[in-house]
Amino acid sequence: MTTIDYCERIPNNVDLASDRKLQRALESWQPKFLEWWQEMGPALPTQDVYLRTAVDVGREGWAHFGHVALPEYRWGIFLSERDPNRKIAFGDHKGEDAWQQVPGEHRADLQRLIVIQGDTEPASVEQQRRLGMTAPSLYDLRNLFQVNVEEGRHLWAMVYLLHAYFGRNGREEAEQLLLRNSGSEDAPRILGAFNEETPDWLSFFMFTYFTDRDGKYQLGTLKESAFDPLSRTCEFMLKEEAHHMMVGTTGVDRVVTRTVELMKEHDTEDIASRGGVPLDVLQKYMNFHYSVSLDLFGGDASTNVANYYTAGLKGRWLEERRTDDHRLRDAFSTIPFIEADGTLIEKELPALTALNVDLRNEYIGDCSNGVKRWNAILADAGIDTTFSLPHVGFNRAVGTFSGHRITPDGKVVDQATWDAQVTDYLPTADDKKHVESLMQPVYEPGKIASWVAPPKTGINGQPFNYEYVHLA
Ligand code: BYC
Ligand code: FE
Ligand code: FE
Repeated sequence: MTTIDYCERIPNNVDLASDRKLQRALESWQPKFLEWWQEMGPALPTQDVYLRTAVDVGREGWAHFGHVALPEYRWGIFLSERDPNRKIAFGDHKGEDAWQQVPGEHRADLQRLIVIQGDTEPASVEQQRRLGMTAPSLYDLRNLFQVNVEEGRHLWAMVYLLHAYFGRNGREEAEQLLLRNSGSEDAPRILGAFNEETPDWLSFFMFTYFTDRDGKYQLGTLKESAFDPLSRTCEFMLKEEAHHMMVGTTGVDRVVTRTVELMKEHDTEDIASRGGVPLDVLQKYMNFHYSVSLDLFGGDASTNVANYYTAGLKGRWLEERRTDDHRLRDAFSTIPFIEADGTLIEKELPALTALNVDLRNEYIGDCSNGVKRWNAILADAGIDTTFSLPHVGFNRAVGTFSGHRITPDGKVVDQATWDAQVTDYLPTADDKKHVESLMQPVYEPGKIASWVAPPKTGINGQPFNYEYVHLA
């Protein structure tokens, strides 16, 4: 059953109507979600927004585009189609049938993974709440809202699993997901990056490039899970995630493109006073968002991840394409590490405890593709500066590198040296003030702010000057 029934109060393809108890529980969570959306969702009042809504989970034509009033957006529960023959691909249970229910001994761990995943989704909506006030174009404003409604739907996806498979405990966790808030003193979001601010659109593009990309990789590992409903949920979420990646990748492309234009027009690198973001400020924003996102992969040596893998809860990125035994009991991996005295070394670890680094390496490889794109824009314009990703130990708060000071080019330095140089590495108060000063909203169709180039293509074949959003 793939088709989604929009006559239901909660659109779904999980035959919710046949489980009255579950349906009632979710229907009583729904008004709390809507209240949260009113309070913590997009602050800019709009009449309607040109949005994509999921209508099917099939390979072709899963989405419908049209103008929708945001509060009437139909958040629903969509799982990819079930493969009745699906087998577990890794760990101790490799080769057995995938689980349709939660085994008692893995209940706590699975619930924890689902709660952490669920917590990030509304957090990002909260972080982006005020960005509608300063959108560089209607096209961008529409993309912001598209990302926001889908992150809201990703919360629904995790709440469905909590309600359907984790009993009373799961229902309580679902309530808590609406009560923690990004940046809150008393009840912050669980992971560090989701308590940072996303105060401006350069940060938004960097966030959707670097932090949503952690989402892509984490969802990729949960898609491998032996717990089939989690796997199917994540598979469908990944389809939506592709758009968030596109917003980040092309967003940074467009800022770099505009920076280069302004540099050529004024024959100077100093384009701050000319309505642009200078290259060094772009590099500092990359350094910040990349390093904060690396923290999301957890510890470099983690018994948690070893247990998740062995139990079949969380696999590797593209597990089935790996050519080893998919159990890793006797395997070793070499990972970058730092000794207590500050010496950078390569350390050999059991592959199982190094799995966070395995995933992080996949992520780093993907991030470096972005840097290549942006450097190609510079090279095409004949500019000989290049962007680069900082060292993996730079500005880290989680894992082996936390508590050490490592420069972007990988030198271990003392605190005093760090303090003297940090303004070259991370956005300063002045950099942020400058970026903020550029954030003038442009809401006229076809027009765009000074600091970013227009997109090469519009959404769903519409032109850039299409009325993507009608403001209230
Ligand atoms: N902040 O064994 P360790 C997304 C804790 S983004 C705070 O090293 P583990 C999205 C950890 O909880 C994807 N605490 O790490 C993007 C543990 O605590 P306990 C989100 C942290 O467990 C944009 C202790 O430190 N999904 O979807 O192997 C927009 C030792 O942990 C942090 C997931 O993350 C941190 N950064 O790995 C919207 C998937 N890191 O147990 C959405 C689910 C670690 O000692 N989560 N700790 O109290 C996981 O798979 C894992 O929990 C983690 C951590 C990868 C996060
Ligand atoms: Fe998401
Ligand atoms: Fe996302």
